[in-house]
Amino acid sequence: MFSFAITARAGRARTGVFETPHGPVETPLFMPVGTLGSVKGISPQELREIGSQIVLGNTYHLLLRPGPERVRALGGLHRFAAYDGPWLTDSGGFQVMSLGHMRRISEEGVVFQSHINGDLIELSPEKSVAAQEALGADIIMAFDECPPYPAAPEYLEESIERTLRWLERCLEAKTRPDQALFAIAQGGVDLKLRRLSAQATVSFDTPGFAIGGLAVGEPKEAMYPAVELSTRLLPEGKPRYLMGVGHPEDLVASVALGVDMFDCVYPTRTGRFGYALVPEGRLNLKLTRHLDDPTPIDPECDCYACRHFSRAYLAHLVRADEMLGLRMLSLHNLRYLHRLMEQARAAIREGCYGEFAREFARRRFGGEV
Ligand code: PRF
Ligand code: ZN
Repeated sequence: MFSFAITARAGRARTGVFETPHGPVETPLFMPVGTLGSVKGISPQELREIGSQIVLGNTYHLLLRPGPERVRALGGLHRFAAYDGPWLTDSGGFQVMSLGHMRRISEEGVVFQSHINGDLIELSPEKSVAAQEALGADIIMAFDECPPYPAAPEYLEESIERTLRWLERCLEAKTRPDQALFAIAQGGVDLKLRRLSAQATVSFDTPGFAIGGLAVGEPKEAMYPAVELSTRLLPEGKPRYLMGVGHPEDLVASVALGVDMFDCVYPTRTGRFGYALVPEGRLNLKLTRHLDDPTPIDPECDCYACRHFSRAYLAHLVRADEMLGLRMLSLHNLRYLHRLMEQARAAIREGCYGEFAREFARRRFGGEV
């Protein structure tokens, strides 16, 4: 039910098809984040139009509201949120750390205070899997611990061991055969611990593997060696998912290292802050100089915003805090990342990923917008 077929390679980059119960997805791909069951401001129809293939939901948020059992009763995320393509849910471990007021972490799990109403809530491997089974995503994630950066090696080691024991409990608790559980390797940017975690994690032979614990504030020079080592240790024949990474240059570089999947709030969040992603970098639509510019954000872009609106109009909307402006920038930014991955897949098929990456870097870093 969850086969992964690699169809072409260029160096360590690969392109392939991952089958899910709600249809196939082509890798490498970027997943929009639909934290509460919606990609902020973007309808399922629009997601289809811009080439989204799989949407990510968060167990942490959906556990607080509307509650997994309510979602189950309403047909699971596919029906409840009216997006019948593939879904992936994150397990909650990371969001508890970054959003909740963590109260206690123990062998059993975590106790945290809801950021909505202050309620004390427990989350464990068993509870996370039960919630993810109720939500009904095609891919569910192991309940892990993502330590902050920087973390002491002793703490990292302890958390790696705990994450491995939690993985075992997740697999034990899992009952639905129509969901793929992806294991998550941790280890921060310590290469020795990264190796230890990846090697122990792959022994579980799950249908896919995630690289967790990165993009948490460490310098890029530290992240890349960790990604490089991880992709060497994770099996060739399974999808590799680099969690929480979504800057265009990180996608292009990580695909070259053999990463297949990404997610990040970056394109939608930076859009809501008034920024548009373009091949040269990022346009700040709040700047007055855009107010008289009749050209689109990106003449090469085929999104609705670029086909219909000028920079001048969008800059006006952003300045006035109009919903349409923030929505259109999110839509454009998602389309930009989806197109970047479409181009990456084509370049891998044509055996010229290196040239694609060089051309990307030339435009991105060659000059300022
Ligand atoms: N674990 C989980 N989700 C995540 C991460 C992680 O380490 C990250 C790290 N960047 C993002 N999302 N479960
Ligand atoms: Zn566009």
